[in-house]
Amino acid sequence: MNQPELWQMHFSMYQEKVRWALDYKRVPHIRHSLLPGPHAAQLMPRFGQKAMPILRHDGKVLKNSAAILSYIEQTWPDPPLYPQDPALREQALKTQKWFDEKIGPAVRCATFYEILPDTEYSARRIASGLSGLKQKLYVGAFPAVRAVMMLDMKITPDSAEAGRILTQEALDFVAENAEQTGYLVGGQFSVADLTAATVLFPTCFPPEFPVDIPKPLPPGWEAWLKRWQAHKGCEYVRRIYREYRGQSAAIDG
Ligand SMILES: N[C@@H](CCC(=O)N[C@@H](CS)C(=O)NCC(=O)O)C(=O)O
Repeated sequence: MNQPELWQMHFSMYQEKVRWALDYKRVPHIRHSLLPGPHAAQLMPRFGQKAMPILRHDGKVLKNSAAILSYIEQTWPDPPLYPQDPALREQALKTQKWFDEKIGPAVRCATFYEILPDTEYSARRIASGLSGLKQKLYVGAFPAVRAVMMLDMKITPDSAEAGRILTQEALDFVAENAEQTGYLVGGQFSVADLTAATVLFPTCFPPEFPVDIPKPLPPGWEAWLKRWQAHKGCEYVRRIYREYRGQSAAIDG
C-alpha cells in the first residue's frame, strides 16, 4: 500500500483536522504545503478544485475534511475516532458537521478580519517555512492574494461581527457539553472533540498547535485572544490539544 499524500495549507484549520487524524492513528504520510495564490494553478488541472485539504491514497482522491476523516477511519480504524455506538456516532458526526460548516467559516472570517490587514505579518505567517527571499516576494504579492482571500471567504465587517457571535456560541457549546465527562460525545475523545478543538485553535491558541506562528502577533489578533482566553471553552480546547494532539507522523516532518 502506498503512503497517503495530503495537499494542504499548513496554517489552516481544515488541514489541521486531517493532519491530526493521521498523526493520532500514526499513519505515515506525505504533506504537500501550498501557498494561497499559486495553489489554484497547482491544484485545478490535477484535481479539478482548489480548496484543500485533498488526500490521495491507493489511486483514490478524497476531498473535504469530513470525507477524508471518514476514509481514514475506515482504512486505519485504530485508535478509533468514531464512537462504536451508532447513536453516539451520529451525534459525533452531527457535531463535526456543525463545526465544519457553520462555526469554521465564521471563526475563520472573524480571525482573518483581525489578522489580514497586517500585510507583512499575514504574508510571513502564511509563508512561514519558506526561504527569506521567497517570503519577501510573497509579501510583495500579498495585497493581491489578500483581495482574493477576502472575496473567497466573504470577509466583511458584518461577517466578522457574525463570526464573533458564533465564536461565543461555539465556546459556550463546548464548555457546556464537555462539563460532565470532559468530552463532547460519549465520554471519550472522538472526531467531535478533534473538530471542535481544531476549529477553535485560532481563538484559544493551544501551545501544541503544530505549526510555527510568528511572534509578535498583530494587535487585532492579540485582542481577539485576550477576549476569549478565560472562557471555559478555551480551557477545553487547550486540554484536548495537550492530551491528544501527539506528534507528527509525516514522513517529511
Ligand atoms: N468544508 C471544507 C472546507 C475547506 C476549505 O475551506 N479550505 C480552504 C482553506 S481553510 C481553502 O483551501 N481555500 C482556498 C481556496 O478555496 O481556493 C473542508 O472541510 O475540507
